[in-house]
Amino acid sequence: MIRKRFERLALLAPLFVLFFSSAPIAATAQTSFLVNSTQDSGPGSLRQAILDANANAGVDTIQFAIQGSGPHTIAPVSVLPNITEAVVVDGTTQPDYQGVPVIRLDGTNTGMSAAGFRVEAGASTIRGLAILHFQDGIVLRTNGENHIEANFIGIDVDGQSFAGNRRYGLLIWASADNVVGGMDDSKRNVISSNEAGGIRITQIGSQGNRVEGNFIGTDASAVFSVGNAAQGVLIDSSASLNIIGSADGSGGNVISGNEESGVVLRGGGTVQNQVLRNFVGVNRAGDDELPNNHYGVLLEESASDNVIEGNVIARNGFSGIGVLGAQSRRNRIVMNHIGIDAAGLYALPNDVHGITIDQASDTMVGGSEPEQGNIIAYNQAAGINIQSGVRIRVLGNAIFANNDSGIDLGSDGVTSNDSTDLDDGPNNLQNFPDLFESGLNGNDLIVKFHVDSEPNHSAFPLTIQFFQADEKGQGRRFLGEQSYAAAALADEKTYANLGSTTGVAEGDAIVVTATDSLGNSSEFSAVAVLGNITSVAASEPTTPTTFVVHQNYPNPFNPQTSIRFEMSETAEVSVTVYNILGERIATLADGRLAAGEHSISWNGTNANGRSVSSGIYLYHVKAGRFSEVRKMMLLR
Ligand SMILES: [Ca+2]
Ligand SMILES: [Ca+2]
Ligand SMILES: [Ca+2]
Repeated sequence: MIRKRFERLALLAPLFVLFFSSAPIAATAQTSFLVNSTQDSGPGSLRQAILDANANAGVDTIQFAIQGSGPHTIAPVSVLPNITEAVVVDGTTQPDYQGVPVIRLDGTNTGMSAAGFRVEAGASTIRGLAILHFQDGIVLRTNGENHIEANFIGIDVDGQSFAGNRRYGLLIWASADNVVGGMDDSKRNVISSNEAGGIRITQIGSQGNRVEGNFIGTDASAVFSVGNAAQGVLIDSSASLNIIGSADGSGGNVISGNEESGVVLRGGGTVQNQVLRNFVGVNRAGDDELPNNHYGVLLEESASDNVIEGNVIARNGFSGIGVLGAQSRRNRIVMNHIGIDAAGLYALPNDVHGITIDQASDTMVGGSEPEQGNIIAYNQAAGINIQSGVRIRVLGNAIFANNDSGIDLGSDGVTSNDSTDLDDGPNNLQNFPDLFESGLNGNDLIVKFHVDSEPNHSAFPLTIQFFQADEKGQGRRFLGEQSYAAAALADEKTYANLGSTTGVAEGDAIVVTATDSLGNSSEFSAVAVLGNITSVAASEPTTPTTFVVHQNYPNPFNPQTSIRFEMSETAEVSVTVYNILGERIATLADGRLAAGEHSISWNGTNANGRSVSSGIYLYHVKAGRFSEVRKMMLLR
């Protein structure tokens, strides 16, 4: 669009020269208009420069050369003209500009509803100004691709004094692809002490906006609070696909010292936004406190499919992260430091939980890849409190030294396992694994466990995750995971061999979680202290290193079928048939078998030699510490 306008003007330019040979050069595109007065109107005023730029096609520049020593205050007595033609308003051109704004645009006299700048043209830049005491500091409406950089919005030119706008510092309304701040420090805005919040991005059409490298709620050094009187950043009312922070490693914002939450994502259609690598509740270095008074990051009222990744979220006055509301779905919380400093060394507790989840089903905390885990530590209550909701996955995180539970389903500390896991509640109150004698066999970590869940109460297979425990029995270090099929018998125990690379030693404690295949994660298990179980393992004659159980053949069958299995070493083997209720029907083998392939047949009779009825039966093949259960169908 803009390029086309240039082309058209280029064609017209000779005509101007022909008919108006004395026309000023300023009548062509890309003119620079100079503000050299703090007067409200007339030649050299900001108001006149905006009027001139609006009247002149193309991206003009408004430059400043105000006489006298700074700061230079421009205090309009009525609302300034809306920006209706793309323009660069560049406060850094003022001769005494030295890295921070020296021009104060003060809205004290403009009346209640005036914005400092209301940009409707799009493709404009507002740079290097202090914008104070308006209703909203800057409004970007509809047309996007604006750049807002190097401004103090709501904070005075000294970089510390409260001079808030009465509503938002920056309001982005149905406007896309705006850039607020930038990766370079010279583009940073400080957006503080505004009364309804620092930045609000709102309405359908507010997409693809990037807010990066800014200080929001702090002074110009990001050491002290100059809090916005509500949240630092609000994304709501169907604003989607926006990025708060940086996708490429550095360039996150400091969002700290605000009187409510640091970042709020709210409402239906507020989807697929990303909050990336910000410092929320801490200073710029991520090593000292600068609290927001409520949540660090809050997702509520149907905010869905958003990503909270790689942030330091610590020392906030409520929980670090809240995900609230039955329609707030599928949000992902990964790779954050929650309650701990950026280096992962020092406690900076959030005042309540690390993460609070209430009703928000399908939330993901961590991930199946180890690097997706969060560090959730030192928080004043639980690490993760799941008050209600289901399919809330908690996987692969490092959770330690939280004052209450590491993971709390409900707000009641340890929720005991119930027999067969019939109960409902947050994450269906998924039972955690029971641990039995576990320890090191040589260098291999061997864990013996059982999960008292039945297939009609939990969705199998479960994912069992193993952690080195801290002193409080929380999962400090993720060690590995194993898939777990339903136990054929209520007391059947399973071995996991996590190999020799876990770095744990005898005397260390481990804890375990279970997550069913729908994503319902349990609390942490009770701890097991690792012993030397070489003797335990040795009491089982041998340990096959491979073990394969084949499906019986034929299947269905009447009345005869064969069960075939392979093992690479000699072992104590049992082959047992159960009915669907777990009652033992027949023992087909019980004793030492040589390495190799074996086939054992069953003729459909029980231990008394009586024929059993049609139905599903289970065969359980156990060889050393390996075991497997399969189903077969007798059809008479
Ligand atoms: Ca609980
Ligand atoms: Ca339960
Ligand atoms: Ca249950």
